[in-house]
Amino acid sequence: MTRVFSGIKPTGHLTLGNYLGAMRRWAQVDQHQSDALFCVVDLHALTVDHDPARVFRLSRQTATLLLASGLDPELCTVFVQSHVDEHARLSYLLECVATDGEMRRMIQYKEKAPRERERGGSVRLSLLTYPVLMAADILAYGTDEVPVGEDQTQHVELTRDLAVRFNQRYGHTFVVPRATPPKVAARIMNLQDPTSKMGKSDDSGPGIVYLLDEPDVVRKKIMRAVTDSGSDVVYDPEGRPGVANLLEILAACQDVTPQELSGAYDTYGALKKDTAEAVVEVLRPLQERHRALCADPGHVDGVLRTGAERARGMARPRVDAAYRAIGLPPAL
Ligand code: AQP
Repeated sequence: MTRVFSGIKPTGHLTLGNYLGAMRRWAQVDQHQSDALFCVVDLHALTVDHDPARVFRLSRQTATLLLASGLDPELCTVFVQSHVDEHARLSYLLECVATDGEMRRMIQYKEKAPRERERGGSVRLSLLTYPVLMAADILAYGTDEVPVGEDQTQHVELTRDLAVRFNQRYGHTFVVPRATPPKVAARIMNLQDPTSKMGKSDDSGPGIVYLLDEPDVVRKKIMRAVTDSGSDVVYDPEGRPGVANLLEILAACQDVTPQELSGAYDTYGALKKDTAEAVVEVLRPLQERHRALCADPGHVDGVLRTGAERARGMARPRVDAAYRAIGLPPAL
């Protein structure tokens, strides 16, 4: 059975981009068709300036939202990264295989490092090495497929390179995984700045639909979305990024392609109204399940405990094998 692994960082409140670009497919497709693991990658949240209490709270909220999105612990493994030591153990070995040049070429690093310099004056070394930890997350489980949004595909390419290099140097140890970005909604853009991604750690609140936004807040944000100077409602991501983004969101909610919706609307207002209602309807069941899960915190604890035990059992043999292969004797 195909092994699937994907993760989500507790760096902010989860967004519609996280849901349409990743989580929805995890729940609707991946957990049914594969042996899937989904992880709250909390170690990755420490790569930028952070408030420890907030990361703690957001890890919990992220895990709860994963379950609310429809992940079923009977069908897949849901756990928190820092509960499974194998991620950090393997990450160090992979740092011994990766090069600093490779790290500095990563687009996310190039985007985030200047922002960190502006905010706090320095950039944490872990921000540079974060893709190696991500590679460890994936390789520890013998992952075949990594369902991620477009923003993460470069990191999966790096993971492939590291797996191949390790296998060539030290003997076959890792499965070489591949990214499987979604066909629709691979990159949902900020409603106020449709040339940048809707990211959960951005400061631009009005441009981001959060999964726990009240319906009226969702409507307001979408009705105020920036559109473009023309008036035809056509799908043209280069020339009309604002309208293209709305078409992308509506198409994802209705399980069609944005091209199919191109030309179906006469005005931006009508497109916005339908998009807003479609998003409200997509979020409604998720928000209801979230409320029920918050009322039963013991259930979430139990899922995470069992998930971590299962994940440890899967990761340990491969990570131990990597330690032996690279020349480290087992503990006596
Ligand atoms: N805007 C987006 N459109 C489509 N997919 C998206 N994803 C994130 N934003 C969008 C996908 O969600 C999954 C989990 O993402 P992540 O939390 O691991 O990190 P990220 O990609 O860096 O997401 P954010 O929200 O932008 O976080 P910050 O702001 O902290 O960097 C991934 O599969 C991602 O592709």
